[in-house]
Amino acid sequence: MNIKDIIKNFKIDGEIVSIEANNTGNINRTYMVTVNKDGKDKRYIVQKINTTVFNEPYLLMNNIENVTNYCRNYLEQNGEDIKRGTLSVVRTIDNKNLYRTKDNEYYRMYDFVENAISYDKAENEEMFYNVGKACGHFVRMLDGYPMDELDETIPNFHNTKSRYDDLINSIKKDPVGRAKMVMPEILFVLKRSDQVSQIVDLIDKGEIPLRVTHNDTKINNVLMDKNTNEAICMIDLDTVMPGSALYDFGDAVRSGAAKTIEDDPNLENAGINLDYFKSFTEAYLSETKDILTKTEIDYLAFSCILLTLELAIRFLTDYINGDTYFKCNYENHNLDRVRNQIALVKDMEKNYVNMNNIVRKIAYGKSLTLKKDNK
Ligand code: ADP
Ligand code: GN1
Ligand code: MG
Repeated sequence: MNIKDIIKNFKIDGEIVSIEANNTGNINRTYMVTVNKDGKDKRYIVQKINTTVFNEPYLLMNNIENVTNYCRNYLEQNGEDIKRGTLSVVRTIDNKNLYRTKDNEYYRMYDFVENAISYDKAENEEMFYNVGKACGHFVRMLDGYPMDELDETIPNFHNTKSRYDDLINSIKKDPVGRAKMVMPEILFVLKRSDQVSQIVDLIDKGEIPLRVTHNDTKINNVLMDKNTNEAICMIDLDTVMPGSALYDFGDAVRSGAAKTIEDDPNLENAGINLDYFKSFTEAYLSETKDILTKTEIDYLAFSCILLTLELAIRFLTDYINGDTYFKCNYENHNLDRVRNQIALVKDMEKNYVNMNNIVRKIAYGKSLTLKKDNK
């Protein structure tokens, strides 16, 4: 079925005048659609859901509708922008939140958030401050959400220990004979095996709480205003699930405070920008300081290292499996991502004391001198 015929099944008001593909994401297929009515254009986003990754699309869309409705209600009660402060799902003409084709492909539609842009990398401190505000505000908006009603769209998504176990299984199977090509990268991860359980253990022991979290806070999942660069809303809500605030903090810093994009093959560019880290932390804590527990705050810096290591593990596993999960644009794309994330972990490890001091200074008004090793 062609995309135009699919779009006609949604409640859109006007004639379709253009459809453009957007290739930024690694998972879903995204199109921007423009319709015209009485000489006025209106735009929508249509996405084909990747059902290899998300195998319960209806449960996923129920999560998204419920969460965005909850956010809209919060925005309304707090006098904030209900039009752009959260995504708005457009239903099909038979009033469903998804359109299923005869070939069992699933499509959804959102209102296009106008005058907005997403970046793969922060361009200045102020921009990343604004991203921190958006991530913190997301925690705040969903603080009272009934977590039990959320479906877990990808179980163990940020369970770094289970990601590590998946890597070990892939190395053992070595389905396309690539493991021998990545021995230094495998060894790098194995040396850090004692870190992979740390956040899940804290959750299991009840030392940090589960919250409604986004779980994919990379910088291009935050829409920014084209003119002011102020953050408008978090998008890509497929992975909103019960999780730890540490996942969202760590993943946002991994992607946005990095000195370069996550697949830059020139490893000399990789590293953490501490000024960006500081502005993000200031903004994030300005929204969440009264919500987060002390233990959560104390693990914020560590979460950045762990989430970067987790991404290195996931890219490495996918490379060994023959590139079956992440969209790859060239043969060694996943390998470039692995090496880049490893270089970033190394740089974060060097800067761990500084990162921790920055967090403590912002949260408690004082810095502590810490040992150089990780927690
Ligand atoms: P993926 O899961 O593949 O990353 P996203 O939901 O992040 O897909 O969408 C891909 C890109 O499409 C985003 O980075 C953003 O540029 C754009 N986009 C998605 N939803 C909207 C929206 N409602 N309004 C404007 N742009 C959007
Ligand atoms: C994927 O969908 P996108 O491109 O925002 C992935 C994230 C990774 C990210 C790395 C559902 O995110 O977990 O951090 O790629 N999403 C899923 O670029 O696996
Ligand atoms: Mg995305």
